Amino acid sequence: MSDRAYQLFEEQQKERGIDLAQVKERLKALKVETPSWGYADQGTRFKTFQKVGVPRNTFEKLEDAAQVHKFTGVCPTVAVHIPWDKVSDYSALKAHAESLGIGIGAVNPNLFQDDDYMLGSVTNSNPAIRRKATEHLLECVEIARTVGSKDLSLWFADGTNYPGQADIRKRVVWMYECLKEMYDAMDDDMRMLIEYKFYEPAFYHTDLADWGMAFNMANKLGPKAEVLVDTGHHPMGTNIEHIVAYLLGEKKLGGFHFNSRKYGDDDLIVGSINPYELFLIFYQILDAERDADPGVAANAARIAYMIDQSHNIEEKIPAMIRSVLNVQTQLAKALLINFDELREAQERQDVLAAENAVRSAFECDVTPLLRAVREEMGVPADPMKAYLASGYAEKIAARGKGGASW
Ligand code: LRH
Ligand code: MN
Ligand code: MN
Repeated sequence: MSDRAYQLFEEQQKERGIDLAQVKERLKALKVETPSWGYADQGTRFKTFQKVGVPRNTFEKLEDAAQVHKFTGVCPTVAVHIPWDKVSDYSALKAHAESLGIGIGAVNPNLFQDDDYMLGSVTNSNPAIRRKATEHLLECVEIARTVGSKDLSLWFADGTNYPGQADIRKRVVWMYECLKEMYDAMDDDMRMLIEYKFYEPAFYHTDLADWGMAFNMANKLGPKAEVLVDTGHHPMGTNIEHIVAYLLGEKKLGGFHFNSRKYGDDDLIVGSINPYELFLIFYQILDAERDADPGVAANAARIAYMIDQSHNIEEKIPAMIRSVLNVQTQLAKALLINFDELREAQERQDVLAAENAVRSAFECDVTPLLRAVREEMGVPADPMKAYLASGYAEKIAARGKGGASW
Protein backbone atom coordinates (compact mmCIF):
# COMPACT_ATOMS: atom_id res chain seq x y z
CA MET A 1 0.00 0.00 0.00
CA SER A 2 1.46 3.30 -1.04
CA ASP A 3 1.13 6.87 0.12
CA ARG A 4 -0.89 7.35 -3.03
CA ALA A 5 -3.60 5.07 -1.71
CA TYR A 6 -3.80 7.15 1.44
CA GLN A 7 -3.82 10.42 -0.50
CA LEU A 8 -6.67 9.17 -2.63
CA PHE A 9 -8.54 8.06 0.47
CA GLU A 10 -7.99 11.47 2.07
CA GLU A 11 -9.36 13.22 -1.00
CA GLN A 12 -12.40 10.96 -1.10
CA GLN A 13 -13.14 11.56 2.56
CA LYS A 14 -12.69 15.30 2.20
CA GLU A 15 -15.33 15.23 -0.48
CA ARG A 16 -17.58 13.33 1.91
CA GLY A 17 -16.98 16.04 4.53
CA ILE A 18 -14.90 13.90 6.89
CA ASP A 19 -12.05 15.34 8.98
CA LEU A 20 -9.44 12.57 9.02
CA ALA A 21 -7.38 14.13 11.82
CA GLN A 22 -10.28 13.58 14.23
CA VAL A 23 -10.91 10.10 12.85
CA LYS A 24 -7.30 9.14 13.46
CA GLU A 25 -7.32 10.47 17.02
CA ARG A 26 -10.44 8.49 17.83
CA LEU A 27 -8.94 5.34 16.34
CA LYS A 28 -5.78 5.77 18.37
CA ALA A 29 -7.88 6.05 21.54
CA LEU A 30 -9.48 2.62 21.03
CA LYS A 31 -8.59 0.00 23.64
CA VAL A 32 -9.76 -3.59 23.30
CA GLU A 33 -9.33 -6.02 26.17
CA THR A 34 -8.61 -9.64 25.31
CA PRO A 35 -9.70 -12.60 27.47
CA SER A 36 -7.16 -14.88 29.14
CA TRP A 37 -9.36 -17.86 28.27
CA GLY A 38 -9.14 -17.09 24.57
CA TYR A 39 -5.49 -18.18 24.62
CA ALA A 40 -6.25 -21.54 26.23
CA ASP A 41 -7.43 -24.79 24.70
CA GLN A 42 -11.19 -24.64 24.30
CA GLY A 43 -13.77 -26.81 22.68
CA THR A 44 -17.39 -27.70 22.38
CA ARG A 45 -19.28 -30.23 24.43
CA PHE A 46 -18.17 -32.76 21.84
CA LYS A 47 -14.42 -32.30 21.86
CA THR A 48 -11.60 -30.04 22.95
CA PHE A 49 -8.72 -30.24 20.47
CA GLN A 50 -5.35 -29.87 22.13
CA LYS A 51 -3.08 -27.50 20.26
CA VAL A 52 0.68 -27.21 20.34
CA GLY A 53 2.01 -24.11 22.11
CA VAL A 54 -1.00 -23.33 24.26
CA PRO A 55 -0.11 -21.52 27.51
CA ARG A 56 0.21 -23.82 30.49
CA ASN A 57 -0.74 -21.23 33.08
CA THR A 58 -1.97 -17.67 33.48
CA PHE A 59 1.54 -16.22 33.33
CA GLU A 60 1.95 -17.70 29.86
CA LYS A 61 -1.54 -16.56 28.84
CA LEU A 62 -0.41 -13.01 29.66
CA GLU A 63 2.71 -13.53 27.53
CA ASP A 64 0.54 -14.46 24.54
CA ALA A 65 -1.81 -11.55 25.18
CA ALA A 66 1.21 -9.24 25.24
CA GLN A 67 2.01 -10.37 21.70
CA VAL A 68 -1.44 -9.28 20.55
CA HIS A 69 -0.81 -5.89 22.10
CA LYS A 70 2.70 -5.69 20.66
CA PHE A 71 1.48 -6.15 17.08
CA THR A 72 -1.82 -4.23 17.27
CA GLY A 73 -1.02 -1.55 19.86
CA VAL A 74 -4.60 -1.48 21.10
CA CYS A 75 -4.85 -4.35 23.61
CA PRO A 76 -3.13 -3.18 26.79
CA THR A 77 -5.23 -5.24 29.22
CA VAL A 78 -6.29 -8.86 29.70
CA ALA A 79 -9.44 -10.07 31.44
CA VAL A 80 -8.99 -12.88 33.94
CA HIS A 81 -11.45 -15.54 35.05
CA ILE A 82 -11.25 -16.91 38.58
CA PRO A 83 -10.55 -19.77 39.32
CA TRP A 84 -9.34 -20.50 35.77
CA ASP A 85 -6.67 -17.89 36.47
CA LYS A 86 -6.27 -18.58 40.15
CA VAL A 87 -2.68 -18.04 41.30
CA SER A 88 -1.09 -18.03 44.72
CA ASP A 89 0.25 -14.49 44.37
CA TYR A 90 -1.81 -11.91 42.49
CA SER A 91 0.79 -9.18 43.05
CA ALA A 92 3.25 -11.37 41.17
CA LEU A 93 0.70 -11.76 38.36
CA LYS A 94 0.28 -8.00 38.20
CA ALA A 95 4.06 -7.52 38.15
CA HIS A 96 4.39 -10.11 35.37
CA ALA A 97 1.77 -8.29 33.29
CA GLU A 98 3.53 -4.98 33.83
CA SER A 99 6.88 -6.48 32.85
CA LEU A 100 5.22 -7.43 29.54
CA GLY A 101 3.87 -3.90 29.01
CA ILE A 102 0.25 -4.81 29.71
CA GLY A 103 -2.13 -4.82 32.68
CA ILE A 104 -4.89 -6.95 34.13
CA GLY A 105 -8.37 -5.89 33.13
CA ALA A 106 -11.78 -7.13 34.19
CA VAL A 107 -11.90 -9.79 36.87
CA ASN A 108 -14.55 -12.41 36.05
CA PRO A 109 -15.82 -14.53 38.94
CA ASN A 110 -16.78 -18.06 37.96
CA LEU A 111 -19.94 -19.40 39.56
CA PHE A 112 -20.66 -22.16 37.09
CA GLN A 113 -18.00 -24.82 37.38
CA ASP A 114 -18.44 -26.11 40.90
CA ASP A 115 -20.68 -29.08 41.67
CA ASP A 116 -22.37 -27.04 44.39
CA TYR A 117 -23.76 -24.70 41.73
CA MET A 118 -25.66 -27.31 39.74
CA LEU A 119 -29.00 -25.83 40.86
CA GLY A 120 -27.80 -22.25 41.07
CA SER A 121 -25.17 -20.12 42.77
CA VAL A 122 -26.48 -16.74 43.96
CA THR A 123 -30.03 -18.00 43.28
CA ASN A 124 -29.68 -21.38 44.99
CA SER A 125 -32.44 -22.07 47.49
CA ASN A 126 -29.76 -23.38 49.87
CA PRO A 127 -28.42 -20.39 51.84
CA ALA A 128 -25.05 -22.11 52.44
CA ILE A 129 -24.45 -22.26 48.69
CA ARG A 130 -25.50 -18.64 48.25
CA ARG A 131 -23.02 -17.78 51.00
CA LYS A 132 -20.26 -19.69 49.22
CA ALA A 133 -21.07 -17.87 45.97
CA THR A 134 -21.06 -14.49 47.69
CA GLU A 135 -17.71 -15.24 49.30
CA HIS A 136 -16.31 -15.92 45.83
CA LEU A 137 -17.68 -12.60 44.58
CA LEU A 138 -16.05 -10.84 47.54
CA GLU A 139 -12.78 -12.69 46.88
CA CYS A 140 -12.88 -11.34 43.31
CA VAL A 141 -13.32 -7.77 44.56
CA GLU A 142 -10.18 -8.30 46.63
CA ILE A 143 -8.32 -9.77 43.65
CA ALA A 144 -9.36 -6.77 41.54
CA ARG A 145 -7.95 -4.49 44.23
CA THR A 146 -4.63 -6.39 44.28
CA VAL A 147 -4.17 -6.45 40.50
CA GLY A 148 -5.31 -2.84 40.13
CA SER A 149 -8.44 -3.60 38.14
CA LYS A 150 -11.57 -1.46 38.33
CA ASP A 151 -13.98 -3.78 36.51
CA LEU A 152 -15.75 -6.88 37.75
CA SER A 153 -17.61 -8.75 35.02
CA LEU A 154 -20.44 -10.92 36.23
CA TRP A 155 -22.16 -13.64 34.31
CA PHE A 156 -24.39 -16.22 35.94
CA ALA A 157 -25.28 -19.59 34.50
CA ASP A 158 -28.09 -19.70 37.05
CA GLY A 159 -31.41 -20.92 35.74
CA THR A 160 -33.65 -23.96 35.54
CA ASN A 161 -34.24 -26.71 33.03
CA TYR A 162 -37.88 -27.49 33.73
CA PRO A 163 -41.09 -25.64 34.52
CA GLY A 164 -41.78 -25.72 38.24
CA GLN A 165 -38.18 -26.56 39.13
CA ALA A 166 -37.74 -23.46 41.31
CA ASP A 167 -39.35 -20.26 42.52
CA ILE A 168 -38.39 -17.69 39.89
CA ARG A 169 -39.33 -14.61 41.93
CA LYS A 170 -37.47 -15.73 45.04
CA ARG A 171 -34.35 -16.36 42.98
CA VAL A 172 -34.37 -12.73 41.80
CA VAL A 173 -34.40 -11.54 45.41
CA TRP A 174 -31.60 -13.92 46.39
CA MET A 175 -29.46 -12.77 43.52
CA TYR A 176 -30.03 -9.15 44.48
CA GLU A 177 -29.02 -9.83 48.09
CA CYS A 178 -25.74 -11.49 47.06
CA LEU A 179 -24.90 -8.80 44.51
CA LYS A 180 -25.71 -6.05 46.99
CA GLU A 181 -23.17 -7.47 49.41
CA MET A 182 -20.57 -7.48 46.66
CA TYR A 183 -21.59 -4.01 45.48
CA ASP A 184 -21.14 -2.60 48.98
CA ALA A 185 -17.66 -4.17 49.21
CA MET A 186 -16.53 -2.52 45.97
CA ASP A 187 -14.50 0.70 45.96
CA ASP A 188 -16.28 3.79 44.68
CA ASP A 189 -14.30 3.77 41.45
CA MET A 190 -14.97 0.10 40.71
CA ARG A 191 -17.65 -1.06 38.29
CA MET A 192 -19.84 -4.11 38.30
CA LEU A 193 -20.61 -5.12 34.73
CA ILE A 194 -23.67 -7.35 34.62
CA GLU A 195 -23.92 -9.72 31.68
CA TYR A 196 -27.06 -11.53 30.57
CA LYS A 197 -27.78 -14.48 28.29
CA PHE A 198 -31.10 -15.96 27.31
CA TYR A 199 -30.23 -19.65 27.59
CA GLU A 200 -27.38 -22.12 28.02
CA PRO A 201 -26.49 -23.91 30.17
CA ALA A 202 -30.01 -23.53 31.57
CA PHE A 203 -32.59 -24.56 29.00
CA TYR A 204 -35.93 -23.48 30.48
CA HIS A 205 -35.28 -20.16 32.21
CA THR A 206 -32.15 -18.16 32.97
CA ASP A 207 -32.31 -15.77 35.91
CA LEU A 208 -30.69 -12.90 34.02
CA ALA A 209 -32.03 -13.68 30.59
CA ASP A 210 -31.92 -10.34 28.82
CA TRP A 211 -30.71 -6.74 28.92
CA GLY A 212 -33.88 -5.59 30.69
CA MET A 213 -33.30 -7.91 33.65
CA ALA A 214 -29.63 -6.93 33.83
CA PHE A 215 -30.59 -3.26 33.54
CA ASN A 216 -33.15 -3.56 36.31
CA MET A 217 -30.63 -5.31 38.56
CA ALA A 218 -28.01 -2.64 37.82
CA ASN A 219 -30.50 0.12 38.57
CA LYS A 220 -31.48 -1.45 41.87
CA LEU A 221 -27.84 -1.81 42.89
CA GLY A 222 -26.77 1.73 42.03
CA PRO A 223 -24.39 3.80 39.92
CA LYS A 224 -21.42 1.43 40.17
CA ALA A 225 -23.43 -1.28 38.36
CA GLU A 226 -23.88 -1.27 34.59
CA VAL A 227 -24.94 -3.67 31.85
CA LEU A 228 -22.51 -5.74 29.78
CA VAL A 229 -23.63 -6.70 26.29
CA ASP A 230 -22.15 -9.95 24.99
CA THR A 231 -22.98 -9.95 21.28
CA GLY A 232 -23.55 -13.72 21.27
CA HIS A 233 -26.17 -13.77 24.01
CA HIS A 234 -29.39 -12.88 22.23
CA PRO A 235 -32.11 -14.78 20.41
CA MET A 236 -31.58 -14.74 16.67
CA GLY A 237 -32.78 -11.61 14.95
CA THR A 238 -32.34 -9.38 18.02
CA ASN A 239 -31.45 -5.80 17.18
CA ILE A 240 -28.35 -5.46 19.37
CA GLU A 241 -27.56 -1.91 18.27
CA HIS A 242 -30.98 -0.88 19.49
CA ILE A 243 -30.17 -2.32 22.93
CA VAL A 244 -26.86 -0.43 22.84
CA ALA A 245 -28.58 2.85 21.97
CA TYR A 246 -31.20 2.34 24.67
CA LEU A 247 -28.65 1.58 27.39
CA LEU A 248 -26.54 4.57 26.35
CA GLY A 249 -29.61 6.76 26.59
CA GLU A 250 -30.05 5.49 30.14
CA LYS A 251 -26.31 5.94 30.88
CA LYS A 252 -26.06 2.30 31.88
CA LEU A 253 -23.93 0.67 29.19
CA GLY A 254 -20.90 -0.80 30.95
CA GLY A 255 -19.18 -2.71 28.22
CA PHE A 256 -19.09 -5.37 25.56
CA HIS A 257 -18.05 -8.92 25.11
CA PHE A 258 -17.50 -8.94 21.38
CA ASN A 259 -17.70 -12.19 19.42
CA SER A 260 -19.61 -13.52 16.41
CA ARG A 261 -22.38 -16.06 16.20
CA LYS A 262 -24.40 -17.74 13.54
CA TYR A 263 -26.77 -19.80 15.68
CA GLY A 264 -26.05 -20.04 19.40
CA ASP A 265 -23.43 -18.51 21.69
CA ASP A 266 -20.78 -19.52 19.17
CA ASP A 267 -17.93 -17.26 20.39
CA LEU A 268 -16.46 -16.98 16.90
CA ILE A 269 -13.94 -14.39 15.70
CA VAL A 270 -15.39 -10.90 16.06
CA GLY A 271 -16.85 -9.51 12.86
CA SER A 272 -16.53 -12.80 11.00
CA ILE A 273 -20.25 -13.41 10.54
CA ASN A 274 -22.05 -10.07 10.52
CA PRO A 275 -19.62 -7.14 10.32
CA TYR A 276 -22.46 -4.73 9.57
CA GLU A 277 -23.92 -5.40 13.01
CA LEU A 278 -20.63 -4.45 14.63
CA PHE A 279 -20.47 -1.33 12.48
CA LEU A 280 -23.99 -0.36 13.52
CA ILE A 281 -23.07 -0.85 17.18
CA PHE A 282 -20.20 1.60 16.68
CA TYR A 283 -22.54 3.97 14.87
CA GLN A 284 -24.72 4.12 17.99
CA ILE A 285 -21.71 4.63 20.24
CA LEU A 286 -20.26 7.44 18.11
CA ASP A 287 -23.70 9.02 17.93
CA ALA A 288 -23.91 8.92 21.74
CA GLU A 289 -20.42 10.45 22.00
CA ARG A 290 -21.96 13.46 20.23
CA ASP A 291 -25.03 13.61 22.50
CA ALA A 292 -25.98 17.00 23.92
CA ASP A 293 -26.48 15.32 27.31
CA PRO A 294 -22.98 15.13 28.84
CA GLY A 295 -24.04 12.07 30.86
CA VAL A 296 -24.74 10.11 27.69
CA ALA A 297 -21.46 11.22 26.10
CA ALA A 298 -19.60 10.28 29.31
CA ASN A 299 -21.19 6.84 29.26
CA ALA A 300 -20.05 6.32 25.68
CA ALA A 301 -16.53 7.36 26.66
CA ARG A 302 -16.20 4.86 29.52
CA ILE A 303 -17.41 1.72 27.71
CA ALA A 304 -15.20 -1.31 28.35
CA TYR A 305 -14.52 -2.98 24.99
CA MET A 306 -13.71 -6.61 25.59
CA ILE A 307 -13.43 -9.66 23.40
CA ASP A 308 -14.99 -12.89 24.64
CA GLN A 309 -14.30 -15.61 22.15
CA SER A 310 -12.98 -19.11 22.16
CA HIS A 311 -10.99 -20.86 19.50
CA ASN A 312 -11.92 -24.45 18.95
CA ILE A 313 -10.15 -25.08 15.67
CA GLU A 314 -8.15 -21.94 14.87
CA GLU A 315 -4.73 -20.75 16.02
CA LYS A 316 -5.39 -18.66 19.09
CA ILE A 317 -3.06 -15.66 18.84
CA PRO A 318 -3.74 -14.98 15.13
CA ALA A 319 -7.47 -15.45 15.78
CA MET A 320 -7.31 -12.85 18.53
CA ILE A 321 -5.36 -10.47 16.30
CA ARG A 322 -7.99 -10.99 13.57
CA SER A 323 -10.75 -10.07 16.01
CA VAL A 324 -8.96 -6.96 17.20
CA LEU A 325 -8.33 -5.83 13.62
CA ASN A 326 -11.97 -6.44 12.76
CA VAL A 327 -13.09 -4.29 15.71
CA GLN A 328 -10.71 -1.56 14.59
CA THR A 329 -11.97 -1.81 11.00
CA GLN A 330 -15.63 -1.42 11.93
CA LEU A 331 -14.87 1.50 14.24
CA ALA A 332 -12.88 3.12 11.42
CA LYS A 333 -15.82 2.70 9.05
CA ALA A 334 -18.30 4.09 11.57
CA LEU A 335 -16.03 7.11 12.03
CA LEU A 336 -16.61 7.88 8.36
CA ILE A 337 -20.30 8.53 8.93
CA ASN A 338 -20.99 12.19 8.26
CA PHE A 339 -23.10 12.91 11.33
CA ASP A 340 -24.09 16.40 10.13
CA GLU A 341 -25.41 14.96 6.90
CA LEU A 342 -27.18 12.22 8.84
CA ARG A 343 -28.77 14.69 11.24
CA GLU A 344 -29.98 16.89 8.38
CA ALA A 345 -31.48 13.90 6.60
CA GLN A 346 -33.23 12.85 9.81
CA GLU A 347 -34.59 16.36 10.28
CA ARG A 348 -35.91 16.39 6.72
CA GLN A 349 -37.38 12.96 7.44
CA ASP A 350 -35.55 11.74 4.37
CA VAL A 351 -35.40 8.02 5.04
CA LEU A 352 -33.22 7.07 2.08
CA ALA A 353 -30.71 9.89 2.59
CA ALA A 354 -30.37 8.99 6.28
CA GLU A 355 -29.85 5.32 5.50
CA ASN A 356 -27.34 6.30 2.84
CA ALA A 357 -25.37 8.47 5.26
CA VAL A 358 -24.84 5.42 7.45
CA ARG A 359 -24.37 2.68 4.83
CA SER A 360 -22.07 4.69 2.56
CA ALA A 361 -19.54 4.85 5.41
CA PHE A 362 -19.64 1.07 5.76
CA GLU A 363 -18.92 0.71 2.07
CA CYS A 364 -15.63 2.66 2.28
CA ASP A 365 -12.36 0.72 2.19
CA VAL A 366 -10.49 1.81 5.32
CA THR A 367 -7.31 -0.16 4.61
CA PRO A 368 -5.20 2.91 3.74
CA LEU A 369 -6.49 4.73 6.83
CA LEU A 370 -5.69 1.88 9.20
CA ARG A 371 -2.23 1.42 7.76
CA ALA A 372 -1.52 5.12 8.25
CA VAL A 373 -2.86 5.09 11.81
CA ARG A 374 -0.78 2.04 12.71
CA GLU A 375 2.35 3.61 11.30
CA GLU A 376 1.70 6.71 13.38
CA MET A 377 1.19 4.48 16.43
CA GLY A 378 4.49 2.74 15.82
CA VAL A 379 3.02 -0.70 15.19
CA PRO A 380 3.23 -2.76 11.99
CA ALA A 381 0.93 -1.58 9.19
CA ASP A 382 -0.09 -5.24 8.76
CA PRO A 383 -0.13 -6.70 12.30
CA MET A 384 -1.18 -10.18 11.20
CA LYS A 385 1.62 -10.51 8.67
CA ALA A 386 4.13 -9.16 11.17
CA TYR A 387 3.01 -11.59 13.88
CA LEU A 388 3.16 -14.57 11.54
CA ALA A 389 6.68 -13.59 10.50
CA SER A 390 7.85 -12.93 14.05
CA GLY A 391 8.74 -16.50 14.99
CA TYR A 392 6.67 -16.37 18.20
CA ALA A 393 4.50 -19.35 17.20
CA GLU A 394 7.64 -21.41 16.59
CA LYS A 395 9.04 -20.32 19.95
CA ILE A 396 5.97 -21.31 21.98
CA ALA A 397 5.78 -24.65 20.20
CA ALA A 398 8.33 -25.73 22.82
CA ARG A 399 5.46 -25.70 25.32
CA GLY A 400 4.16 -28.77 23.54
CA LYS A 401 0.55 -29.95 23.85
CA GLY A 402 -1.65 -30.15 26.90
CA GLY A 403 -1.85 -26.48 27.86
CA ALA A 404 -4.47 -24.83 30.03
CA SER A 405 -8.01 -25.88 29.15
CA TRP A 406 -9.64 -22.53 30.01
C1 LRH B 1 -20.93 -17.01 29.06
C2 LRH B 1 -19.77 -16.09 28.82
C3 LRH B 1 -19.43 -15.30 30.06
C4 LRH B 1 -18.37 -16.16 30.65
C5 LRH B 1 -17.57 -16.50 29.39
C6 LRH B 1 -16.54 -17.55 29.50
O1 LRH B 1 -21.39 -17.59 27.89
O2 LRH B 1 -20.01 -15.26 27.72
O3 LRH B 1 -18.91 -14.04 29.73
O4 LRH B 1 -17.64 -15.53 31.64
O5 LRH B 1 -18.61 -16.84 28.50
MN1 MN C 1 -19.35 -13.19 27.69
MN1 MN D 1 -20.99 -16.32 26.12
